[in-house]
Order: sequence, then structure tokens, then C-alpha cells
Amino acid sequence: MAMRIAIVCAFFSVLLTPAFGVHAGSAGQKAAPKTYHVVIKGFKFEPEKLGVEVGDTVTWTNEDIVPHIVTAEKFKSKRMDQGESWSFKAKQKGDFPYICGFHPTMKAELVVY
Ligand SMILES: [Cu+2]
Repeated sequence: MAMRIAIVCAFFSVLLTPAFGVHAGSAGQKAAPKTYHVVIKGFKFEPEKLGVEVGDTVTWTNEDIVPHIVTAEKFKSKRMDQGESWSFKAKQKGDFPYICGFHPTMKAELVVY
């Protein structure tokens, strides 16, 4: 009898696992914000175009020996010397083109979905 119950339980857990898995997966994406990294190197932002979701965080890190600064219409970083980072949490959807305020030819874009 105990054996039969165990088999029935195993059967249901196999049946239910995919359903719960899919559910937890789609809910999990909203619940778990991600952190993305942009490296500033050789007077370039890498990646040059980054897409994130609302609630995600973007961290820029300057690897150049000269200071850089992220300047967008809606946000602005601190001055980042070599090895320094600055983080920004995306709170609003939209396209946010940005430049380095010290070197305006350095252009990149953050897209928040
Ligand atoms: Cu710069």
C-alpha cells in the first residue's frame, strides 16, 4: 500500500513539475532584476547598445587611464577614474542615448523595455 502511494506521488510530481516550472520561470523574470555591465575601454562603451528591463541595474566600469563620465538627458554618473564604477537602476522605459561628458564623440545607448 505504501509503495502504491509513493508511486502515485511520484507520478503527480512528474506531471506537475513542468507546469510549476513554467510558472515560476515567467514570474521569476519579473521578480529577479538583473545587473548588466558596460565596460569603458579605449574611449568606447562596450556594449555600445544595451537593452534592459525596468528594475534592472546597469554598472559602468572605466578601464581607461583617463576619467570618463556617463551623461544622458535623464541621468548622469559621477566622474569615473580608472577602475571606478557607477551604477544606475532603470526605473523608466525608453531610449536613453548617452555620451561621455568629457569626450562627446563617445556615444552609446541604453534601451529600457
Ligand atoms: Cu570619456
